[in-house]
Order: sequence, then structure tokens, then C-alpha cells
Amino acid sequence: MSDRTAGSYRICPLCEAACGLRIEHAGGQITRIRGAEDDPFSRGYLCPKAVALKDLHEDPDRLRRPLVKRGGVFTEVGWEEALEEVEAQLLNTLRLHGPDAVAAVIGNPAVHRMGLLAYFPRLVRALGTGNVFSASTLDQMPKQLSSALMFGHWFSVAVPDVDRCDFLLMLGGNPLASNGSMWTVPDVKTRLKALQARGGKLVVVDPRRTETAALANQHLALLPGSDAYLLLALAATLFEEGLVKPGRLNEHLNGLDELRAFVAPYPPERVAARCGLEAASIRQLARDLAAAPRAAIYGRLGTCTQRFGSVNSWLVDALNILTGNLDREGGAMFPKAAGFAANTLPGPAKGVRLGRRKSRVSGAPEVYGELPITCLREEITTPGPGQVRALISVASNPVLSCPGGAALDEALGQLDFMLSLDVYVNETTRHADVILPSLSPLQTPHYDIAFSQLSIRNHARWSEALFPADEPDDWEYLLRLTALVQGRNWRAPVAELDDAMLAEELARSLPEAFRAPVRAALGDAPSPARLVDLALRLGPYGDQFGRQPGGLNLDQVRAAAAGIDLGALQPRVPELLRTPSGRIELAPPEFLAEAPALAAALEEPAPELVLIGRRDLRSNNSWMHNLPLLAKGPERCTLQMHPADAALRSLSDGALACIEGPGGQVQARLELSDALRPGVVSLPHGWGHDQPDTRLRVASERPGANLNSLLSDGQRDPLSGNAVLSGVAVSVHSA
Ligand SMILES: Nc1nc2c(c(=O)[nH]1)N[C@H]1C(S)=C(S)[C@@H](COP(=O)(O)OP(=O)(O)OC[C@H]3O[C@@H](n4cnc5c(=O)[nH]c(N)nc54)[C@H](O)[C@@H]3O)O[C@H]1N2
Ligand SMILES: Nc1nc2c(c(=O)[nH]1)N[C@H]1C(S)=C(S)[C@@H](COP(=O)(O)OP(=O)(O)OC[C@H]3O[C@@H](n4cnc5c(=O)[nH]c(N)nc54)[C@H](O)[C@@H]3O)O[C@H]1N2
Ligand code: SF4
Ligand SMILES: [Mo]
Repeated sequence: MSDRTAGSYRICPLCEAACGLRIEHAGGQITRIRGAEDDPFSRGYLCPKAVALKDLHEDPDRLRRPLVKRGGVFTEVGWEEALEEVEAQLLNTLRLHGPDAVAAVIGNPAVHRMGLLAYFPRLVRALGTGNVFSASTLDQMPKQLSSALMFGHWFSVAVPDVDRCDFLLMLGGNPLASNGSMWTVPDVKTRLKALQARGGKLVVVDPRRTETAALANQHLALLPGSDAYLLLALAATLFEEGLVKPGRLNEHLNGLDELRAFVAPYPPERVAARCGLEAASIRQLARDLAAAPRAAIYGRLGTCTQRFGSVNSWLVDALNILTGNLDREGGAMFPKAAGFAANTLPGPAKGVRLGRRKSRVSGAPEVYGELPITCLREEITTPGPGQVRALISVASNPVLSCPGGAALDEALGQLDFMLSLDVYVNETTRHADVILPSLSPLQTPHYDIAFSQLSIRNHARWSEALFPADEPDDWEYLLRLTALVQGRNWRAPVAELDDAMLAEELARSLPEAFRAPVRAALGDAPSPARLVDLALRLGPYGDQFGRQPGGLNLDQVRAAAAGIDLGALQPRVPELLRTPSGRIELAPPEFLAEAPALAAALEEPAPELVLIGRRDLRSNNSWMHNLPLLAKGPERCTLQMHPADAALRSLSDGALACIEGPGGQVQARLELSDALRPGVVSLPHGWGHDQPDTRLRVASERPGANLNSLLSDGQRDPLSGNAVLSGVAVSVHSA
């Protein structure tokens, strides 16, 4: 074996970059973790978090066996005993109070575990509950909504074709810390530098001079929450100055005139003050965009977690279209994933439906089959028919990740029953009655169901388990729980349960004549692997079970040392479109209806001080603070503030500050920084590991403060249900 391929190949499960790793091990111990240089996609890149996979694998606090709470104390039990407990309690709630009394919430790490992603929807269907929540409404739901309304599918999300792009306008993303999001782009820094080296330009729009902004050719430090006006003004300038050139897309567009009318009232001169920018620089940016040979506009987390998150996400792609950069090389392009991508499968163009039901208490509409996670607390605490009395949390830590964290923490204490699928006893799962762990990521195989749909190149990669499993994996629990809820024999051999599920899957997706031969070809080993094989073989590159000789299947992907490269992104319009009109909807009525709200909000006075978040390369949301390698070094949960703002409040660097927001108050150490514009302070989320009865020995030594206890769960983008996490008014004084 050459050194390039020494060590087991593993797709890093920690962030969306999905880098390929080489993990060397001997005698059951990890000896070295490197980037896989032969990975066609990540080319040897890795970040410090990947090295901490060793810490995660070995973490003595990471749960290995199920826990059941008895007399207020967690006790380790076998899987059967744990599920008996669930059976007794969960079925009781369902019987007495009906399906909506059981809520389910799924969190971010589930996207990195194919078993959780593939089997969770089945459990939800079996439960029949309308109370389904996820991290999506803390994150990217606005982007999925705008993609759905414009292109006809929730996962038709365009990503910057960074390797062929000459001008990248990035709003509200800091990929040098986050490694990219809704844009699977390993080693993004090298790729951005290459863009610059070939004469291209990177422009970053962010209230903070982030790591990415520092690299950029231009940084526009706009005021938080004002992106909608900036984007409107860019579009208005393009129309006004005759710079609109959709090119090839012209014949596929609906709504160009409506869009023109919508943006017309917002020339740069009208919005500049609200954005905190010069009108001239907004105008120039529009001209630069129009003049760039190949440009892409990318809006990420900071643009989604606002009152106008959906409008922002819409206008980002509208600008890609107006400048002729959507769906062309070097612009914003649609991946064509090898498997699981509904937008690659033939089928009628039906578009999407929204608001098929509403949340019980606030009347928030359902989006993409779920309700806003900021509605979870009130659904637990508000009495009446349909009240949530039991919760199933899967890889989710909403006490730290959801606004109104402290109030939610209290609400969880009121539940009759809580089941968590998780790997730690943390701020959320300490409330559980039963916890069912996942295996270490190194004990389970992996295929990226989600991120292959968001990647800058098309590829198919698989990683085998490095170490044997000694307990059931999470998908087996989900399978048994599904059987349990359906009143079937959940103690049956896992193969029997999985076969039944696969039969249902085939009945849903295949004409009857094909089912038997397909079923036979998939083999008898139960596991998500069969679903991956099915998806790959029926996918756009697939062997179609023999009808496309030489086409892709899982055996081929498995045989490749580090996955198979399926090439650079290719134009996909009109083949990709699934809107009822078969065209791109440039002016969906849902967004046009936001006109009065946009006009009204422009007149609102700006708060004196607003809070934004922050990500750090060595941290990951709320759950990696227990890993010694990442926990060491300087304190990360600090409140960053501009020296001028600190002087106004007689605060000095290192002082303990008290921050008050709409949800409550927390304390954090002050870090003076001119990276922020005056009037804006920044605190990272995911901290606050000071709750009793958790098992996070390393994290609790430096707990940090829970940003989300400061925010309230009452502020949402009404269209997508996404939480407002950015630009929230706060006050700061000495603690
Ligand atoms: N204020 C503010 N709040 C934010 C954000 C922000 O920018 N600002 N960001 C938001 C975003 S984008 C997101 S995605 C959410 C994330 O919020 P969540 O979806 O709640 O995700 P995490 O905070 O990462 O918590 C993950 C949970 O999964 C568990 N876990 C880890 N690995 C596994 C595994 O392999 N199996 C199982 N079963 N469990 C596992 C962890 O122990 C932890 O309990 O936070 C959001 N919250
Ligand atoms: N190291 C690390 N990597 C991660 C994570 C992590 O916690 N740590 N989390 C992962 C997850 S779940 C996600 S979703 C991704 C997110 O990845 P990104 O989308 O890159 O998110 P952030 O790094 O939070 O960057 C958001 C930026 O928006 C800016 N911002 C705040 N308010 C506004 C505003 O009103 N307008 C504009 N234009 N900008 C604003 C912030 O200053 C910040 O720089 O990262 C993923 N990767
Ligand atoms: S960038 Fe993300 S995927 Fe790549 S090594 Fe770091 S944590 Fe893993
Ligand atoms: Mo996220």
C-alpha cells in the first residue's frame, strides 16, 4: 500500500465539507489521522476538528450503552430493557393523548449519520405526529424555501462553482471558520485564493471582519438584518442601468417584470443608511457583478437567520439569474448527486405545497413537513388538546441551539416522557428518561446522503467502518422504535424488520414488475447500505440494475480507494426544474407579498446595540467542547465588542460583561475587537455547559454562556419559520 492510501478511508462526519480522511490504527487504537490525498474531492485537506475524532472515539463521557433513568438517576441497561421502558411509556402517551402529543426533533449531526437520516422519517411517519421539528428552522430553511418556490424542489439549491468563478459575492457566510455550508467545498481557503490568483475577486458582506472577510478583496460591513435592502438595491441598480442579462435562461423565466416592479422602489440611495453602507459602493458592486465574466452570489447563515431570511435567499438567486450566472460554469450551479436527489429522478413537475397544517399555539405554518423549532417550547407548556407530552430528540441539543434556551430547558422538565438518541448526557438529554446511543462514527459505515446534493463536484464516496460494532447502531434503534410504534414485534431479528421496511420502500418507488429482481440484487445484509445501493443504481449515473451496463453501484464505489469523481458541475436547466409551470419562478407570490413588511421595516429606527453570532474553527455547534484537543487554548465564548462601544459603557478588555436580550441575560468575558463595526457585538452559540446532572467533564470546566438563553423564541421569518438569531437588540453592562 502506498503512503497516499495507508490507513482506512473515512469521510469526516463533523462538518459539511465532508473531507476524506485517512485514519491509521493498530490494535484497536487510532495512531494517526490525516487528509486523504487521493480523495478526488477534498485532495488531502483536513482541519483540526478531524484530528479530534480520536478524542471523540475515546471520550470516556461518550455513551456506549443505553441509559434509563430510575429514581432520577441514569442506569446503564441493555437495548431490550431500554426499549421496554420506551414501550411502556411512549405507547401510553400515544394511547391516552394521540399522535400529536409526541413531538420529534432532529438535530444537525443526524445529517452526518446516514442511518439516522434514512430511518428517522420512517419513525415520524409511524408516529403520525404533526409536531416535527429540526435544526433546519435554525439554519437553512429560507434557502430551501426559496429554492423550492423558484425551481420546484426543496433540495434544488445552487452552489457557487468556485473553481471556475471570477467574482464571488458572499453574504453572511464565514467559510474560513465554518468550512462552508449548503455548499460542500473542502479546502475552501485554497479554492478562494486560487480564484484571486487567477485575477478573480472575492467580496464579503458581513458586519464583522471575519477570517473570510480578511481574505477578501473587498469587505462591506453592513448593519445586521439589512441584507434584504442591499439585495433589493443591487437588483434595482441592474434594472435601472440596463445591466440585466439572464442570457440562456431568458426563455425559462417567469416573473421578470414583477421582479423589476418589486425592486424598483429600493435604489441604493434610499437604503444605504439602513445598510450602513455608501450608496455609491452599492451601485459599484452591482456594476462589478454585471461586468464580471463569471460570477456567483452566495448567501448563507447570516442571511437566513433574519426576519427577511426567505426574501434574502430569493433575492440572492434572483441576482444570480439577472446577471446571467445561474446554471452556468463559474456561476451558481446545481449539483447532480449520484443518489437520493429527487431533482434527478423523472417525475411530474408538481412544485411544492406550503402550510398544509399550522402549529397549534402560534399558528405557524408547516414548511417542508415540519414546524418551526421555536414553537417547540409553547407546544409543551400550553395546555389543551394536542399538547406535547412526550418528546423524541435525535442528535439535537435545543437547550443550547434554540433561542429561548433557558425557557425550553424548563419546559423539557415538564414532559411526561422523553427519549433521546444521543451520544452524551448534556443540557438537553439530561431531561430524558431513556437515552439510546449511536456507535462511534468510526464504528459505522458512511455515505453522504445530503452533502452530495450540495457539492462543488459530483462524486460518490463511501467509507467503511474502521472498528467493529459492539452494540446496536442508531438505525437499528430507529427500526425497532418504528416497529414498536406500529404495534409490531420490535424484538424480531433486525434482518426481518429491515426486510419489511425495504419491501415498503420498493413498493413506493418501483413498478411491480421490477420489485422482485431489484430486491434480489440488493442482497440480504440489513443496513442503510442497501438503501444507498438502491439509490445509486437508480440514480442518474446508476447501472439501473443491469439496464445501464457499466453504470454506478455501491460495489464500484466501495472498490474505489477514496470514492469516485463524477466530474465538474454541468448546466441543468430546464431538466432540473420541477415547478408546475416548468419554468424558473423569478417572482413567487409568497415573496411579493412581503412588500409591505419590507417597506415598513425600512422606517423602523435602528437599535443602539445589536448582537450577532460567531463560529470558530475549533468548535462545532454545541457538542464538541468535551474533546480535549479542541477544548484547549484561549477562551472562545467571549463577547466581542468594538473599543468605542466599550468606552461608552466604561468596559475594559477582559471584564465580565452582563448581556441582556429579549430572552434573558447571561455573562461573558469581554474581548475588545475592531473587527466589529460599532453598534454590533458578537457571542458564539453552543456554550453554556454549566447545567447540573450532565456528563461532560471537559466541557464543564470552561462552560461558557448560552447565547440562546439571551434570545427569545418569539422572532421568526414568517415564511420559512426560521428563527431570528442575528441582529437582535441587546444591552451590555459591567457584571
Ligand atoms: N444563536 C445561534 N443559535 C444557533 C446557531 C447560530 O448561529 N446562532 N446555529 C444554528 C445551527 S446552523 C444549527 S445547525 C443548530 C445546531 O443545533 P443542534 O441541531 O441542536 O446540534 P448540536 O448543537 O450540534 O447538538 C447536537 C446533538 O447531537 C448529539 N450528537 C453528536 N453526535 C451524535 C451522533 O453520532 N448520534 C447521535 N444520536 N447524537 C449525536 C450531541 O451530543 C448533541 O446533543 O444550532 C443553531 N443554533
Ligand atoms: N467550526 C465550525 N464549523 C461549522 C459549525 C460550527 O459551529 N463550527 N457549524 C456548522 C453549521 S451547523 C453551519 S449551518 C455552518 C454555518 O456556516 P456559515 O454560513 O459560514 O456561518 P457562520 O460561520 O456562522 O457565518 C455567518 C456569518 O454571518 C454574519 N452575519 C451575522 N448577521 C449578519 C447579517 O445580518 N447579514 C450578513 N450579511 N451577515 C451576517 C456573521 O458575522 C458570520 O460571519 O457552519 C458549519 N460548520
Ligand atoms: S473541514 Fe469539516 S469535514 Fe473537513 S476535516 Fe474539518 S471538520 Fe472534517
Ligand atoms: Mo447548521
